[in-house]
Amino acid sequence: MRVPALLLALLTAGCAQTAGTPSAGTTPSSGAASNSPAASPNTALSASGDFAPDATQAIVYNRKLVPEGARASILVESESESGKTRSSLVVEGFLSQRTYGAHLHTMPCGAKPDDAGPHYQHRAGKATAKNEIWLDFTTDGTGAASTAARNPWLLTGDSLPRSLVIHAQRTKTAPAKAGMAGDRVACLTLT
Ligand SMILES: [Cu+2]
Repeated sequence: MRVPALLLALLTAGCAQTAGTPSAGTTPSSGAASNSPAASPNTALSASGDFAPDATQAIVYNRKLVPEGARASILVESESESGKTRSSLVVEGFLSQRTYGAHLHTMPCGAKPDDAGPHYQHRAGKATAKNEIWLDFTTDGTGAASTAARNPWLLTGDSLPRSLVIHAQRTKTAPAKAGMAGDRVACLTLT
């Protein structure tokens, strides 16, 4: 259970930067927006899972790049007070010292890599780290990594990201290839 502990540490660090954010007590396993107090319009999505052979929430498409034992935890929080969305990702058990691309996508994970649909975008159009949620990570010598993204807009209830897709390569930013990151190697459905 090292990943949740790591994630909690990460989240605690994140909360320290935002005085008064009532997000303590949110845990990766406790589900979706219902974590938020009824009075708060904040939105939270999370997921935590092992990329095991029989998993349905965490699906692997390339076992060479996502070995058995790999796992990931993600938390995405929109804070109406700041108008920002913060996303944190912690992984372990991946190949060591390797960069993977990672983005939030529009559909839940499925048996086929493309089931997760295109990238989630704030406004339809540009494939940029500002308009989408990118969480590329580079693993350490043990195959672990943590990363975070901050976007200057809020998630809206009628259009939420549904999955985290992990790709084989770092996300490209050159105009003709912006947002591309190679094959989809794993997917984690958000709740
Ligand atoms: Cu992607």
